[in-house]
Amino acid sequence: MKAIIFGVTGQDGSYLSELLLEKGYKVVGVNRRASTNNTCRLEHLLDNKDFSLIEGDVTDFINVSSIINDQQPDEVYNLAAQSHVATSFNEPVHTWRVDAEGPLNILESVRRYSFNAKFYQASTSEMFGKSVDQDGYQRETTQFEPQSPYAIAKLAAHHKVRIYREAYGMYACSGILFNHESERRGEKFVSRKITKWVAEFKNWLNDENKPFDAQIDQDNIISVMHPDRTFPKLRLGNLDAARDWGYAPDYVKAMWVMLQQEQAEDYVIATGTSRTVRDFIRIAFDFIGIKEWENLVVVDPEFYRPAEVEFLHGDYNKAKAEIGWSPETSFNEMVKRMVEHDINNSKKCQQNTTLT
Ligand code: NAP
Ligand code: G4F
Repeated sequence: MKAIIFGVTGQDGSYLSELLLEKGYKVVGVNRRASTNNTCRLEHLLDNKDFSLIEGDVTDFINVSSIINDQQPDEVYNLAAQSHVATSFNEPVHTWRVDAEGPLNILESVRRYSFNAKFYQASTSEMFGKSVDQDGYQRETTQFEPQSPYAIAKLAAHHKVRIYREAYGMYACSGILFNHESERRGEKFVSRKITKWVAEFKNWLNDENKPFDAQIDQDNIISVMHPDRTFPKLRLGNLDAARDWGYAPDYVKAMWVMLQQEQAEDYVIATGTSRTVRDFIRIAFDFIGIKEWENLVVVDPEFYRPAEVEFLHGDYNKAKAEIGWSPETSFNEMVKRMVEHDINNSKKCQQNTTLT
């Protein structure tokens, strides 16, 4: 079996590559040319004879269609996206090109040049936006009410997948995945921003060889014993937003299972539990033994969004019943793994050195 993964260099692309290689696939990853190394999540796979990379960009139809035509894959996974919701407000046109036109370029290429290939699209819980069913869950039948340029582009792609399935009979499906995080999560997403800060703070306290008895001054700086030894506070936006957070390696299994069915269908993939950003912070600090974290965090309007999705809470019962998928890793275990990883690997594989 041969699979093409668009978006192979991202969090999910790296885990999905590992999963497919374990299953004996040949994996062809499509990555964008970059002036700096963007394959740090894939370093451990680059010598695998069944894994290869091709340069490509989903916004370029000629490029995408040549790849599909040349490779004749059995399965195509589209994980490529401008995936940062806040960024989509500043870069709406770019986000549209990558997240809406990109999937169309792939779908049309598959239809023309490799019709029997099965196609997976990375849809998102962001498409629900403000909409929640009366019982407090979002599921496959919940109305979509997108709240960002990102969500609108993803919703356009979601409908295109359905139309290619219904109009042309292609095996094309979308996983409506709720937030999923990991040690490989991009550093601008709130989960990793928190775990990196907590880890770096812990390492800084250790370097200072002091227990946590820091002085916290009004300039939003924490200093331990000496005013020259300072550490900036963690600056975040909306702490009350609630997300249904799962663990990325569990979620890529769902992508694969969705392509192994008789008929293509869309599925919600979630944990069924919703927690606030505040909960995430509390649990991350708990792992380094800090209970009183409020004074270490600054709520900064810079990190608020022009429009927010306040509440996400997924019902994954259809996936459980029809394709046998359930989440395996608990929220606390996931946060623990992320914090521990960031304590032990603070200098490795940094996609972004600033905490934005
Ligand atoms: P990610 O880490 O941001 O990875 C996105 C990938 O897309 C990267 O490999 C990126 O390449 C690539 N990409 C961006 N623009 C591209 C272009 N023009 N052409 C080709 N590749 C391009 O995202 P993720 O967390 O792995 O998520 C994977 C997918 O699932 C995304 O589509 C995301 O929107 C969606 N999703 C994610 C979640 C979540 O919670 N993680 C939930 C629901 C849906 P570079 O490395 O070069 O930037
Ligand atoms: O971690 P986030 O940036 O993820 P968000 O916006 O939920 O999007 C992620 O999940 C979607 C699935 O639901 C994916 F489709 C999407 O690609 C991405 O992976 O923000 C989570 C929450 C938001 O409510 C945000 O306002 O955290 C809040 N937040 C508070 N302070 C912050 C910050 N978010 C970020 N990125 N940075 C902050 O400082």
